[in-house]
Amino acid sequence: MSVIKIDIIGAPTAFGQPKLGVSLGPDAVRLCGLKARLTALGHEVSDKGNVYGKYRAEYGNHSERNEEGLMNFVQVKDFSEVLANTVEASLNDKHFPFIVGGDHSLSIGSISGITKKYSNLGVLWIDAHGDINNSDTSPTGNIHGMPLGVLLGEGSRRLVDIHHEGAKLKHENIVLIGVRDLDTGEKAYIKEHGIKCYTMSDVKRLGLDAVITKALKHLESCDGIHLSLDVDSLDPLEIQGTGTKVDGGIFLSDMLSGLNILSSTKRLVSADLVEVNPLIDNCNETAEKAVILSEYIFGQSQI
Ligand code: 4U7
Ligand code: MN
Ligand code: MN
Ligand code: MN
Repeated sequence: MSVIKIDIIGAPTAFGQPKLGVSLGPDAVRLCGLKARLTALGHEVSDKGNVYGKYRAEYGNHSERNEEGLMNFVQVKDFSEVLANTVEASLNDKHFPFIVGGDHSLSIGSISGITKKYSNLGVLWIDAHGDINNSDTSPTGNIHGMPLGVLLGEGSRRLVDIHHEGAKLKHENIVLIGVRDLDTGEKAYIKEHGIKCYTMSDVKRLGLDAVITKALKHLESCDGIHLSLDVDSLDPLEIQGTGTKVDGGIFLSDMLSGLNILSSTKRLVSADLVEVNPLIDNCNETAEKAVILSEYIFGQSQI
């Protein structure tokens, strides 16, 4: 097995959504031994600590809506800029940035940093949701439902132009997996742009292993692959500690098998693991499962 120089980057933001507790996700995951357990796999792991912008989520969410209908716009933009710089620095050191959240709005920052170096980045978005809303289509104004929309250059210019100007991703370089709760505007957008999307019924019909294999083939011409893993992609029977649960998800054992296929290709250059909320969890079980997922992202296998 090859040694990966992993930078754990805690991204304790909660401003992309309304529930308290998701900013405690990175530390909840650390308490389950993330660094030691990835080190035990033979990797060189450095914990870079938590990234903070000017605003601290632990003082409560502001829930201010700006004139474009975006909740906590100022806080999300500020956090994204800081995270993008940290992620870019990690790649410049030739390390693997592993961003642990925090709500999914953090992917605006992480992917903005990564695409400075990988201009033809492929993204595997494993999530119950599409996260492809923008300021015009979002039914809630919550930015954790918009990261892909923003990264594709849609909606508010002030969000789109974070870190470097314009769209960061190409429509053909994204694959959605595990989707089972799309808003009307998201469905229309995915159709209009022909975005590759494996819904939960596709996953059930084909199996996650086959879906991941097809997704990797779809991203064949990309210069690197980023995994964005929302724990709400997993079935709520197994994952309680996350803010937007949707029934009928992926089971952990299937996810581990799929991650095993993904990691064995050695094409991953970065990853986000998001939406762990220990305040709505059962004895930190979700964080423990997040560490197991992490072990498989970095090449743990049965033998
Ligand atoms: B998550 C939602 F309307 N689509 O945009 C929205 F249903 O990062 C939910 O995947 C988004 O957890 C969920 O607010 C964002 C809603
Ligand atoms: Mn998400
Ligand atoms: Mn989700
Ligand atoms: Mn969620």
